[in-house]
Amino acid sequence: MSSTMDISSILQGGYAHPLTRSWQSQSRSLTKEMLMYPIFITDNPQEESVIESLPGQKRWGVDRLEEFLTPLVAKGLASVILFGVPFNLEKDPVGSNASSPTTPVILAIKKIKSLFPKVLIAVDVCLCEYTSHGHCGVLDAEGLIDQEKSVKRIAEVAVDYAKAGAQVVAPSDMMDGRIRDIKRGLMDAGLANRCALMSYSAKFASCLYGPFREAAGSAPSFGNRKCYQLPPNARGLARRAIVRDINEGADLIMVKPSLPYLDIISSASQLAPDHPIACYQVSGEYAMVVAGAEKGVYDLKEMAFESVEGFVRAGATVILTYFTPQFLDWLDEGRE
Ligand code: PB1
Repeated sequence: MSSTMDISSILQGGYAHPLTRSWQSQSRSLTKEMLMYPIFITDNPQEESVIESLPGQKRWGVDRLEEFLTPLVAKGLASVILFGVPFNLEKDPVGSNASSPTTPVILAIKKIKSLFPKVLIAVDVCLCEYTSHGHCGVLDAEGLIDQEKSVKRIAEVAVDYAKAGAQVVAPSDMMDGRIRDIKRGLMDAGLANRCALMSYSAKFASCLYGPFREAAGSAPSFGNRKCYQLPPNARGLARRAIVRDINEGADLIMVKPSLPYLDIISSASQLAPDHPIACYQVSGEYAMVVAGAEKGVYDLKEMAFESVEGFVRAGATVILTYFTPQFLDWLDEGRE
């Protein structure tokens, strides 16, 4: 029986087989090398503590990193991004202990570099975990951001992390002009040719950071971060921040959070076609996906892939996700 349908109506033959389905993604497919695993480092060397708000994630002391990371490196872990969670270090108005020689992330950089020389070490650069007020910058007498002092301090911390051996510094503070000063600081230290600068360029004042703040003890002691993180409705500001950071020397451009901001990821890939585009599936997104699976709304693996493949389709080539350990297994298992 000859079909009466128009030839142009027939699509299903093109994706009837798992392999032809895999060919349908015009953008690149998720690989292990695209995954960057956010990990929490405390100043208790023997620490291994569950983070209630982030299922499956823990805080780790430097002396426990070998047992924690060895199996993941064996499965193909390519990069980590370190967040310091100082329990014992004194917190002060300028975050002095963000870059003291014994601050957890500096000790962790050296430890990981010696244990796993092939793993790329990125470090988040911010003051909120180290300041007595819990804000991401230095405040003035009125309790507002002192932009000049904040940028100077953030640049100092970034260069100290690079000196300790970080191969990527990633300022999440959102202070205006910090990319320029960090890049100049890296140049002055002779490190600009070996340490990449990944800017959290389009980082929004999202409600999705709660689990992280609980994990890191980094919530602001008063007020909020709406005067330095972008308003969630701000597409134009995000585009301007991306262009600004490209011009100030960023080597990678990040959008954060991810799922509610796929349009911004797409904008970033169009505004910065010659830069790797990173996106951060933040703590609240991760917890949301896990919670939905626990409620039986969907299969966890399928939803994790569907979310991250959306980021990749939007243009992301580096994915910061707490699902990294599972993806290292899931990518080996393959999919239908
Ligand atoms: O997973 C997450 O929620 C990431 C939170 C993020 C870390 N870069 C920041 C968000 C926030 O608390 O405002 C921390 C800011 N330095």
